[in-house]
Amino acid sequence: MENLDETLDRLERDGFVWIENALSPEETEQVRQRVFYAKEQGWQEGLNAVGNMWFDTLLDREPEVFGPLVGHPSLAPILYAMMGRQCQLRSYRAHINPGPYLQEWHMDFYGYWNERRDATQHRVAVTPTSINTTFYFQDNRPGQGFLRFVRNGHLAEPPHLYPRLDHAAFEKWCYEQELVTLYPKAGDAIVFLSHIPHQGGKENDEMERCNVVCHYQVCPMHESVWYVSRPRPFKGSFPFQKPETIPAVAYGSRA
Ligand SMILES: O=C(O)CCC(=O)C(=O)O
Ligand SMILES: [Fe+2]
Repeated sequence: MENLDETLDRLERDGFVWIENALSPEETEQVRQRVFYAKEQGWQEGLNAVGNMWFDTLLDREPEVFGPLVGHPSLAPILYAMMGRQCQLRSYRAHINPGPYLQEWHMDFYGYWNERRDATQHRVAVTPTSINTTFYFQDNRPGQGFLRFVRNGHLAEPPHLYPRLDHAAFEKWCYEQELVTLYPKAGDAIVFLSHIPHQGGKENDEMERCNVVCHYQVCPMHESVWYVSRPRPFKGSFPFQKPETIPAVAYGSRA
């Protein structure tokens, strides 16, 4: 059994860790059903060109269903060990992939390297960092669906981002790198550094596929920082601010 420090070492080394059965089957089924209920209600913000339908309001609409994923006990030791009490929920976004889906290669925190560069120009500025916890609600398998990363894509600034994103060149660069493909199953979570390039996709257009993404940040970021989603209100966004919410340290992520 891996201990917490070893999990954190892997998160820093690989840029991601895969937590199996982060949610119980009951939690998985309940959240899955409510994500599809949201689609029935027409609560989506839109359906983008790569086949991703997104929902930004579910935490506010149904906090009793969606709230437990924030600082969920299965991930809280990792989040707390990485970020401590400054750990803040930045944004909360659910997705459904209703048809063909191949996501563009992207980083959720596109601006990471810009902000890091900028921080070196100031005496006390810190580089903001951000972590994704993405929960899956169906079994991704070869031939069905996947999530893939650029191996070590978090360790150095990818080309073609700065001073202006050349997305076609960035995607071409990503495809040329060594890739790591994961097949998270229903109830699993992938915890990753939000600035690692990644791409979700379906190989079977008929596959039911959805996910919920909680983004965390260590300190509030200015409004124009380059990030895929808008920040939530500050108040109430710190899952570990009260002593009783701080997780016990002992933790093993896998048998
Ligand atoms: O698995 C997917 O569809 C991609 C998820 C994603 O982009 C994310 O979690 O940030
Ligand atoms: Fe993403």
